Amino acid sequence: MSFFRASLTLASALALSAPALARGEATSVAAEPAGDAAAAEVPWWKTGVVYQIYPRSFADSDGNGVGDLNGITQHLDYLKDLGVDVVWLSPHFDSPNVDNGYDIRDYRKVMSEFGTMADFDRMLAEMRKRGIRLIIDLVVNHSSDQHAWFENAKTGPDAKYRDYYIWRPGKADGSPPNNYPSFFGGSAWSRATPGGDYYLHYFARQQPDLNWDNPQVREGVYDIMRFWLDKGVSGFRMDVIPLISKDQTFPDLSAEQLADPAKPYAHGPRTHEYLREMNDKVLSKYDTMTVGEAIGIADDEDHLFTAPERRELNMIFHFDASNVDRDGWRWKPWTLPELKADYDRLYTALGDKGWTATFLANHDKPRAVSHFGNDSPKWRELSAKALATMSLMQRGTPFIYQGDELGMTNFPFTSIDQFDDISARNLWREKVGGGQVSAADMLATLNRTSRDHTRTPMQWTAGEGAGFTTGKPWLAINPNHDRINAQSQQAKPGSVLSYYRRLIALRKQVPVLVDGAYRDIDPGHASVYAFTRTDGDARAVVLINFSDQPVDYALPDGIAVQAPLIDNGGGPTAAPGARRVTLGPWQATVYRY
Ligand code: TEU
Repeated sequence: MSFFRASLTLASALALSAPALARGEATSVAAEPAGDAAAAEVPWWKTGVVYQIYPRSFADSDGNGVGDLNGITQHLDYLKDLGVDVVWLSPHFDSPNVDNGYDIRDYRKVMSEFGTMADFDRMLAEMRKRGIRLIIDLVVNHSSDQHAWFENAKTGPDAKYRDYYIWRPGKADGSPPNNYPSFFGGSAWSRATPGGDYYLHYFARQQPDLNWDNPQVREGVYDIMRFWLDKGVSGFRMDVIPLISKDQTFPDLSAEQLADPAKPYAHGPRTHEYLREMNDKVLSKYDTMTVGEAIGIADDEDHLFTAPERRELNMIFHFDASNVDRDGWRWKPWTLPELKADYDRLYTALGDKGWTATFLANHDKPRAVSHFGNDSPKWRELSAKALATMSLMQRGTPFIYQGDELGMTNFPFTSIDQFDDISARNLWREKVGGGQVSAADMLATLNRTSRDHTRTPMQWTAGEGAGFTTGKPWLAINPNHDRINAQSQQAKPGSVLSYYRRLIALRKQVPVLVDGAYRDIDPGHASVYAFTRTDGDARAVVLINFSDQPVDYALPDGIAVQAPLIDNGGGPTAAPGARRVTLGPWQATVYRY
């Protein structure tokens, strides 16, 4: 395979029509020069770069303080300029918003705050015009308790839809059927009526778990999927998908299991049977991309979901690296070798054939630069670029969370009243309310960990409302939008945004950066992350200084660098032939070698 194999740009390659998409005609990205068989083998969901939009916080077109679909449509040229190929849209469905759309009331209706189905159709058509595909969030482990199925099911044991959810009688003393905890605090069992049976909810009590063992539930889900695929969406990000199958005997969890309930919850007996069925009946009939949110799944279980011959999903998100600073709900200090070990375990498990999704943040995480970089004014831009280099040069489909391409930072919370997220508010009630943790301690923790950091509105301009809204934003805008915003970065060559653009373009020009093998060449180094991407003679080495001190670095394995492919400006690059390089603070460089 030649080093510059082909320019793999989806956008320029195809003007996609909905029927063509639905027929699955565009299974791979066109390659130049034509006839390069190797390039044609790489499917669009591997070469593409994905951008996650959290619609509530992206752009508000009508001044009600809540982002909406028309706001997204207005900013598609921004995404196109960035080089985005695929948008993952967090839930846009009708919802009472107990968990910001992850509690769905009607899977075929657009959330009224976000607009109408006509707005959705126009947004999709405008995306397609620009060669951008859309994947949507499939949240089907649970529905909202206001979904018509649950409204009916809760009326009693003989209700038509009773068996769409999971009901068990309480114990003799009236307590819940077993000791399952909810991820959002308290028991995973609640009663719909006093003295009645309990229903299961792994998340909030307003998010009852669907009963996937009921074939009608599965057919119902498949119909929802077809409904959106027939409109022309290109696939799904599947919320907590390993959790769909339950051990219906509901054994109590051991103390060890209770420390990390995602693990037992993610190992129900029939998950893979259901995913295969979903693939056979729905996904295989369309040209799709699927990414599972695989909480509770170990690296060496990845292939069970993603090995092509198993016909389940294309890739899953793993969370070990992003949870490197977590001990349950608590924050803990972390080291670079620990972070690298998390990636190394994953890539070792994936081997040459496996595929994953790479990401720095999502709507459940802190801001990338505050989480893994240094968000002080001095190092924010460089460290944001260094992190981008890490994520976009790793092996997998990169997912960029909205605003990270600007180096947006965590929000400086000073009071619990400023939080919107149900998980933060419940945690506060449980731990601070219960007298176990001081308010100051919990506030310090949430300032590191809260999901609301990534949910504050997108910072488009320095003006009032940050160009996000002309009204009162639903969640406070970070006061630093006067310094950190898209407008000021658009035309500035040294901006974080410009660097993201260059990285994305580079990834499209240099195929080994997409599907070359990954190897960490110096796992123990305390401040340098050095890894190679190789495919035969095509070789690149990525060097990132994760500290605010310069490092004189001797390359291992006899590597001598050639010309740099990209550099984040953290210091001078080394001359061709060098076996030692000086890495400035937070410098990141990709060399051929
Ligand atoms: O997330 C699943 C999940 O496990 C996280 O919410 C996790 O509990 C959290 O990151 C810990 O801080 C998915 C969605 O991404 C999330 O937004 C939803 O709240 C959740 O499922 C329920 O649908």
